[in-house]
Amino acid sequence: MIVPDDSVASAEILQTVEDQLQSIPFIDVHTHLFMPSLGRLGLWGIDELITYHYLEAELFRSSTITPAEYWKLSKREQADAIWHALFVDHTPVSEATRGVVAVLHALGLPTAESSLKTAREFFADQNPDEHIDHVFELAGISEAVMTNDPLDPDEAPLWERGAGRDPRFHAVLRLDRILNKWADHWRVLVSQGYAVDADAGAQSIAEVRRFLDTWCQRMQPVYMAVSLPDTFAFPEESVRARLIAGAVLPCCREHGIPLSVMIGVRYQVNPAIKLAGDAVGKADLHAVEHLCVQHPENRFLISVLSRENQHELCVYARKFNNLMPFGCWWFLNNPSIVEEITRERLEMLGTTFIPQHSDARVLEQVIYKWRNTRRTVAPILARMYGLLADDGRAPKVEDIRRDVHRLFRGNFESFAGISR
Ligand code: RAT
Ligand code: ZN
Repeated sequence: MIVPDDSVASAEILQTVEDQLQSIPFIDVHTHLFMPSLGRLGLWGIDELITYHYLEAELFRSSTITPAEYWKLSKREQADAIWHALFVDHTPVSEATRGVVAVLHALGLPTAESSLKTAREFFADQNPDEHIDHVFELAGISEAVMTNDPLDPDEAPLWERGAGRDPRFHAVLRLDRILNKWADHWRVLVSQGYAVDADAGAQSIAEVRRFLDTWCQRMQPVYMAVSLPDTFAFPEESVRARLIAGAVLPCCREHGIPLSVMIGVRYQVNPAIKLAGDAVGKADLHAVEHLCVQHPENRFLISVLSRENQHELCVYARKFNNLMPFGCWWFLNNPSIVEEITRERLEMLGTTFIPQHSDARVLEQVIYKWRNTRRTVAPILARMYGLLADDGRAPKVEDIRRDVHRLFRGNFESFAGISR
């Protein structure tokens, strides 16, 4: 086959893809990280890394410690227990444990010591603000999108006092407490001067909209977001569905922002292990169809937690251009599953999706999560360009650059309406 001069030769495709993945800074579209002005909400450092709930779940499989015993320990003692069980007594081959190894290695720290002493000393020496820059650089990201809960008693007052903005972080108005736990939270809205009640009738809906408007003005979120159970249905006769249709969606339209819908959690199947106690269930994606078809003026960022729902999500994305699939969320964020989902999405959607987000809860996790994404995605993209070349169109460097930019930045910027 004749390759035009500016096309990439087959043998060079993988390297070109890897170079582009390295040189384009990504936007991390969903994390649980916080900008510095939100103070202690932002988790970082070795003890937080080791006590990540993904690792807590693994601790109870590899140690005889009970949850009740574990929760009584200090954070430092918890980290020591996990380090010993998962990194000293066992080989850290799971995705979450290997991630810690990758972070330590990237920061120049030992990965196989019997204690966390050296790592603790290193983190104690860091200047938090400069450390964020260093970590983002190692992760190859320019911005991280936060998860900001206006009903979190620790977070809300900081925003009300005018938390200083940081160009490295975007805000997201998270709605879980309002939409999933109305019964526990409507009184908080009352205490803030909103005329709502337990039944969430027409007046309450209008008042929630006013509440969301106020918080949109305060936070300037790039989207609103909610995580939902596998049983999520829409429309339906429920407080949640009324609030979505009557308050959330109109407010998103008015502010020109998407709603991010993360579906498929089976909350607290094992409450004894707290944050690690959620599981997954296959959802009925008719709810997605109804959201997209009944609300064509709204845009939906959608992630589904069950592997079994992934193909259907791609089909719906082919039907509705107000649907943007994003990420391989939580239990899906393992190389074997990321590979399957990403290939499926490329085959069905071209480059019109957002392949991944980190979901980092602890700052340094972005280092390993994005390293893993680049490593998994590079051969997938290279194979796709190889097939294209075989079929008669060898890619140019500029094509590859444009595609990587779209997938890991541009699609989010244009869908969220933050293109510069
Ligand atoms: O991945 C996680 O850490 C989960 O616990 C959830 O936070 C999930 O990502 C969510 O945003 O609800
Ligand atoms: Zn999350």
